[in-house]
Amino acid sequence: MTKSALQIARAAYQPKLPKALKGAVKAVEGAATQSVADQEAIKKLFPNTYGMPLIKFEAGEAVKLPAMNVGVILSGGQAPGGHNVISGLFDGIKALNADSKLYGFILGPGGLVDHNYMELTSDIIDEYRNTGGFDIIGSGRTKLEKEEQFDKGLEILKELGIKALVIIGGDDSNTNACVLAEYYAAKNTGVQVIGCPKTIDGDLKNEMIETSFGFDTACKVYSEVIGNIQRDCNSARKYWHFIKLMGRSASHIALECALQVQPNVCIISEEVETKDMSLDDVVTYIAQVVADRAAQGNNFGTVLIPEGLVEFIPAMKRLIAELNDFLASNAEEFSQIKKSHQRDYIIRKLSPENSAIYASLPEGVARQLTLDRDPHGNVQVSLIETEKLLSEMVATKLATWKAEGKYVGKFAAQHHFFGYEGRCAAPSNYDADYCYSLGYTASMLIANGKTGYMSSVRNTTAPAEEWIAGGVPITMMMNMERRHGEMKPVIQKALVKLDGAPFKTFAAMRDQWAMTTDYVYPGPIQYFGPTEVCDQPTKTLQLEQAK
Ligand code: FBP
Repeated sequence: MTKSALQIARAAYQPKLPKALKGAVKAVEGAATQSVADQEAIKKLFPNTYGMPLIKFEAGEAVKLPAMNVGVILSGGQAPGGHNVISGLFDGIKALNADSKLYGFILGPGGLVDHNYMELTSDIIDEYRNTGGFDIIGSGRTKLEKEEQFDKGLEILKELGIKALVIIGGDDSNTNACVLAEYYAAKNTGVQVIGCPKTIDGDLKNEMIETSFGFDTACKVYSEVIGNIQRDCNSARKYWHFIKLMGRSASHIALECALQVQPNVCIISEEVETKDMSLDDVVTYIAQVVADRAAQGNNFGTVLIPEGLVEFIPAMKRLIAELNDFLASNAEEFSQIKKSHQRDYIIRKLSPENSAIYASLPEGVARQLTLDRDPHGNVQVSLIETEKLLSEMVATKLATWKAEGKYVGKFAAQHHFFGYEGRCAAPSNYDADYCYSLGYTASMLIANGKTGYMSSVRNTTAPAEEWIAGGVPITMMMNMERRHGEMKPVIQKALVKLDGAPFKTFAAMRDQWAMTTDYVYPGPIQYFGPTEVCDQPTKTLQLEQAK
């Protein structure tokens, strides 16, 4: 593999570890736990993995452990730092016994079911330390949920003598990891399952999991590029830039980027839903900022849009829900309809309310709403051009106001979508350290015989020395939710809290940012240099932790 100068320098970076993990480690058990809601139902579904105590690692006596074989899976969307989770896990099991082995399952959970794997030797691991991407073994979105899959997986785990499986994934993948842990425990297979919190979306977090890895780096990459756009925007002063940002459901990425770059507008889906705003309300809000800036002679600006927005607009949500059900039960018939007739077909089939909304959408967006769902049944919001939908509707609104005699200035829009650009970036120091610590912690959970736990590293706004490593029972994060018409145990997704410090900080400033051109240009991630430049966590985390 040919390497850039940065990659060569970066390969030598030694990620920081919490003090407690630097030598021999002992596990200290805390109080028994319970799920965040629906305790009785979750307890019944997870008799072997419910109620387990929190675990905290502290310095302990060195013990000689037998060599162990461990498997690892990368699940779902890429997130910066995945390779460091794997290298931390590798170093952790090797520190316990140099003969331990690590196996990677190829292309996600499907690799376990299909028996597609490779041994990750030290030569391979060294190639990938501190690099972005998931390409060391690849990732995939196969859902691990059926007993046949669990049994098929067990065959290869037994064949390779694997004692524990580490699943690196988001809320859905960790939910499935917990179901798998319970299944293997109930069957007395002796195989442990440990989860690691990954997703750039930042929505896998709670009292014990401060943040999911990758969020820090991805937001810094997007903020750098948005900053560059803002500088261009403020130089030419002729465009409005509509920038859609990844985040399938929660708006954490858009909010964090807004805190970093101070745009003129940032829409937060959770607020739109809480205030029961219609699409027209959102459009009117943006158009008003455009008109107000125009009145000051500023025909330019930036608008940040979370990619999940359409699903948070109550009327759109109802439309999408009906579309999901309709397309699921009429997939065959729909696939036979000519592309040019699909829109009319859908308009005829939907209920009158949803049909009217669907008919009012621009052609492209209407088509995007009927594209294939992901394996979890979600609309693939990354394929919906919300940035174009909003800018087209803003243009129409401004034209109406102009016809009514209102001054609206000139409006010319540019569109951007930032998502894939940030998911495989070289991890920031924060993510490099956090991920390595998460992987190392996972090895300690395995060594202590734990299953059904998620690796947890907390207190990460303090220097790494003071970070707290341990494990959280995954059942503790669960509640019951309706999925595809059935009540299922799932990890509760963390949406943006409107009473939380990050949103409140943004809300207090947004009117000022709308009118002034007080852009911040964060610049690229720095890997080498002063700690205040290189090691700062996200503003979201800093605000959340500043109690
Ligand atoms: P995960 O939740 O699996 O981490 O993925 C998040 C994400 O990056 C979203 O932000 C985005 O909507 C989605 O993945 C895109 O998925 P795909 O990579 O399958 O196009």
